[in-house]
Amino acid sequence: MFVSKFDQRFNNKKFNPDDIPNYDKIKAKENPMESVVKKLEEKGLDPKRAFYAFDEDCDEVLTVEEIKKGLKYHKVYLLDNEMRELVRAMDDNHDGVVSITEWENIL
Ligand SMILES: [Ca+2]
Ligand SMILES: [Ca+2]
Repeated sequence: MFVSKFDQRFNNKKFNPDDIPNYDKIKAKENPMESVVKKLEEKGLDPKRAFYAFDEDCDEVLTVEEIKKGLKYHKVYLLDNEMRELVRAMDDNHDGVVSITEWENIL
């Protein structure tokens, strides 16, 4: 089986992320939520609880606006297109809002 040098390096447990240019960007693209979760954790917030903190009208779904406001409140700033990417990545059933199940799925 053909294994590229990149794959070999990637499968090597001791691989150094610095070896891969833009590794952080590639990773963030795969799961934009990961960096947000990290930022929330850095601020001492439990990402699961953040859902309820963000849910202003308590309808148990988060709109883009609610997530935006919530992140802003915790001084996590995302660009509008990053925000849309994030919601798109979480929104499994494509109804435009994020349910607690969808939120937890990506954590
Ligand atoms: Ca809501
Ligand atoms: Ca949804």
